[in-house]
Amino acid sequence: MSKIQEVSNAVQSGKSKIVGGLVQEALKEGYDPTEILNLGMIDAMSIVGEKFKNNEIFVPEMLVAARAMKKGVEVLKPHLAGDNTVSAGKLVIGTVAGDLHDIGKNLVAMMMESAGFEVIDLGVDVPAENFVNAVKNNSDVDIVCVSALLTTTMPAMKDTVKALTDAGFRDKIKVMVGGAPINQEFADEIGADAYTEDAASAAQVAKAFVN
Ligand code: B1M
Repeated sequence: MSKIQEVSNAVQSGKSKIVGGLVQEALKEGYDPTEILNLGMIDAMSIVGEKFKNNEIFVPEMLVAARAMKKGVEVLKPHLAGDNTVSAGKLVIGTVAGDLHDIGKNLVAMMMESAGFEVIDLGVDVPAENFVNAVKNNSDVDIVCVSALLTTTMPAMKDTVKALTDAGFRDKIKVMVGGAPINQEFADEIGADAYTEDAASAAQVAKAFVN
């Protein structure tokens, strides 16, 4: 079995204690960090999601898998980081109100940091007004990044973009959105400036916004 498959199996079965070590071993064997992330961890979470949908596993199993993935990402982070000695800009990021999913949001934050952005992470279950206050209370915010993983929290994403517009920020900041249920059509409908499918392309688009 390949080391990446071992990482994937450990994430899927929520083996937090061994994931970090397996990621180290995969790196030592010469696997590319992005390959470890995509094939060893993100794909593993998709499998977990499918099993949950088919009632083969339940919320506690999803939770332990998420914890295991976080442990793996911690080990991988320095290997994914780019040159961030020069600040590219400042951004605020969070998962919308009612939504507790943070792995994708954390990956976006990590890629943004790697691309040189100063990241203000508001966490999960963030009400629209907290995004507004973060822009108000921090000078020079260039971008607000909003993540949602549930179809039921997509309206909260719309509310967040509206709150930022109502607060009069839209000529000064860009709003980027993403998360599994989000697509370009929805992003256009709610007036976001950009939708990206994954964390790496989010960082590329953000760079293009500030350059
Ligand atoms: Co939840 N969950 N979950 N869950 N969970 C999903 C999302 C689900 C698809 C599972 C399924 O049914 N197949 C489903 C949603 C269905 C839907 O809405 N249509 C679901 C459900 C139903 C629920 C609960 C309602 C379950 C329940 O209680 N009955 C509940 C809701 C809690 C809440 O939020 N209020 C719930 C709870 C949980 C846990 C807490 C147990 C746990 C989250 C732990 C955590 O995040 N700390 C969890 C997990 C782990 C998942 C799955 C299995 C994995 C999510 C994940 O981390 N994926 C997920 C199934 C799935 O996604 N296939 C599922 C890996 C991550 C890297 O991908 O977050 O998509 P993702 O991020 C991607 C892109 O989307 C993108 O970049 C990343 C890749 O590079 N991206 C952005 C994300 N944000 C972006 C922002 C951007 C740009 C790109 O710009 C700003």
